[in-house]
Amino acid sequence: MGAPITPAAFDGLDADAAASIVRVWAAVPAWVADIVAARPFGTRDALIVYADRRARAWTRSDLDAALAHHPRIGERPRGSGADAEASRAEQASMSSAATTTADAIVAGNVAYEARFGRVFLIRAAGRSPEELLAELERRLRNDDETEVGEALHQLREIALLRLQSAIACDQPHQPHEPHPETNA
Ligand code: 2AL
Repeated sequence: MGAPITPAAFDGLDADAAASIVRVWAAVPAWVADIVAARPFGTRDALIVYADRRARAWTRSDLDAALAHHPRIGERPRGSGADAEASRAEQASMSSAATTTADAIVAGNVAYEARFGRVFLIRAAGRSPEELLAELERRLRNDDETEVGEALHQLREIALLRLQSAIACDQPHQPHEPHPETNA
């Protein structure tokens, strides 16, 4: 993703430009439209709170829509778009995975797709290859409904982390220093 923009700049973008940023966080069309229309947020925190609350309403079909944009764990994201760039950064730990771990993840991905009919999704940022594998193996034992819930939770974590990379922190409040001469 490019350099973060300020909350004020995000609030001021035209709708198409704002939607093309939000879509990278999670390609769930109704959620993207909702966030774009709910501007201005004023602060980054207000945007985070709103995006998180609305993401909690995501359903199984939202998951399927968003998954089209997430490469498998261990698969090099193709292209130079902002979402491929974000995936590459999130999955950076996989570039130093031991061969046995990487092979086990490939096999686990195949088993997951056969079991649940969609790509295994996990917030990869901050997780080692061994942790990614352990989570894949654990979640393979979930029932369908539990697994949809876990995958949606991971989708939300990825979206909020991407939001936080894309939108700069608010300017810290500058305490008012009295003027040395006028004391005002
Ligand atoms: C990804 C991805 O590209 N970034 C991330 O955190 N997780 N993919 C995936 N299948 O879980």
